[in-house]
Amino acid sequence: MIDLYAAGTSNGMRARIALEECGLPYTLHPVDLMKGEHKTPQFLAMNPNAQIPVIVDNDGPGGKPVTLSQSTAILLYCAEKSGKFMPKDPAVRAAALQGLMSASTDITPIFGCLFGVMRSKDPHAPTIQMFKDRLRSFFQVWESTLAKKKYCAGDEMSVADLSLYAGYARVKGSAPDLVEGLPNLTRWAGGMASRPAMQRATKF
Ligand SMILES: N[C@@H](CCC(=O)N[C@@H](CS)C(=O)NCC(=O)O)C(=O)O
Repeated sequence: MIDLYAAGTSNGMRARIALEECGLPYTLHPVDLMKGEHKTPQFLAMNPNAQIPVIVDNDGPGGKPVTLSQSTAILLYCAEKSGKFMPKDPAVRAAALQGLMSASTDITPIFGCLFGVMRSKDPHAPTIQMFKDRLRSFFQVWESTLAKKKYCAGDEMSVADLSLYAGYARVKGSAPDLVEGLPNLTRWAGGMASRPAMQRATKF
């Protein structure tokens, strides 16, 4: 059994999506960031960076417990453990890794910055617009990719789709204009949203 410590942010969702879609049994321990539950000594012992998500796999490699932070590391760990969502074809696999990094290291961090500025005491409008424009341009590139491919890396669903959906769902919930008017992205997102595992994973 795996213990997941998370909140309903895109990083938290990415880890829960990984567990749900890979079919790995887990227990969710919700972490209230507003109450500072990620700064307790118990939490810091799992992740000294004081960030969700964290998983503790009591049946890790060699049967030993493993504690892991970083949502994309958790996603790759789950994919490897379950043998799912990592394409076998080397070219498709490379495209999946490229897509994974775009979703995890371009979209999610910029959304985090945008959200941080929007919620600050003195929101700086040009900075907000700069982050919005950047995010929109990433989604426009995904729109043209998804015009040619069923999923992020080709005909099969991969870690890239799982990561991108975590970012997409958060942006759609908080700044929907950034993902509107992109029909292929919308078609892809509809397919992802209809998956029972995805529905369970995104409800916090
Ligand atoms: N690169 C990390 C980022 C994790 C992260 O930023 N977590 C945020 C929530 S999305 C957090 O725990 N923030 C705590 C805080 O802001 O104090 C990952 O992918 O897991």
